[in-house]
Amino acid sequence: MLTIALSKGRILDKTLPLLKKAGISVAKSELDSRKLILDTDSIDIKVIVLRASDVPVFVQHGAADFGIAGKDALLEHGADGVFELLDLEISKCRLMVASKKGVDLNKSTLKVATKYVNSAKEYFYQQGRQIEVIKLYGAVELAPIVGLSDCIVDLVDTGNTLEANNLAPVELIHEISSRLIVNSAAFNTKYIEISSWIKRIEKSL
Ligand code: PRT
Ligand code: MG
Repeated sequence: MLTIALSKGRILDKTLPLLKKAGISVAKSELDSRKLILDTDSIDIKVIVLRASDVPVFVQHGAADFGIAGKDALLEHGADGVFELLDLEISKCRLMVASKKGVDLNKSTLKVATKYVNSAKEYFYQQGRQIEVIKLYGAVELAPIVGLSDCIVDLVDTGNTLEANNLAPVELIHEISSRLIVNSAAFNTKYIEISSWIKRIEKSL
């Protein structure tokens, strides 16, 4: 028996067709149900659908054998005990610093609003820049507009959200895409099963 942890939301929309191509289908009735552990058409595979940031946690602790999560979630979590085996090249975007246009970000202590607290700290500290982090859970783009922060660290795709709020991307922290991760212990004990599914997923990319 294998358990796969999937990120709900936009990554799920891209992941389900990929898994289907690889031979793992989740029926619409399962997805629409309120069940937390979903059956697939493979008797030996179950799927759990989680918040994107919880996928690395479930895989790290072996509650799921493998999973699909955004690189942003992996960077933020640290991904100990987890092997990143495949870049699925879906749900691509960039983790960036953004601010109001023309703002000088070279002040002594920069106020940074973000939900990516660890990634922001690592990025600025590596450059010897001091920051005060303001942790937010959403509407991050609002922070510089209302004077809550000097800048934000957030995901940018088309740039439309920044543009609509008079903000501009200023520094690239990391290119983001979804990755297939596996629990390191499970990868050893269930190597044949897991690697054969991973090969099928890789072929369907
Ligand atoms: O669970 P919760 O609702 O808190 O999270 P969420 O809404 O961020 O989840 P969801 O379903 O959006 O999926 C998040 C995952 O999708 C991330 O972990 C990324 O790996 C991936 N992803 C890819 C993105 C984007 N692209 C993206 N553009 N996640 C979020 N965005 C947001 C971004 O935060 C910003 O608000 O889209 C806005 C920017 O988009 P543009 O096109 O206007 O630049
Ligand atoms: Mg959401």
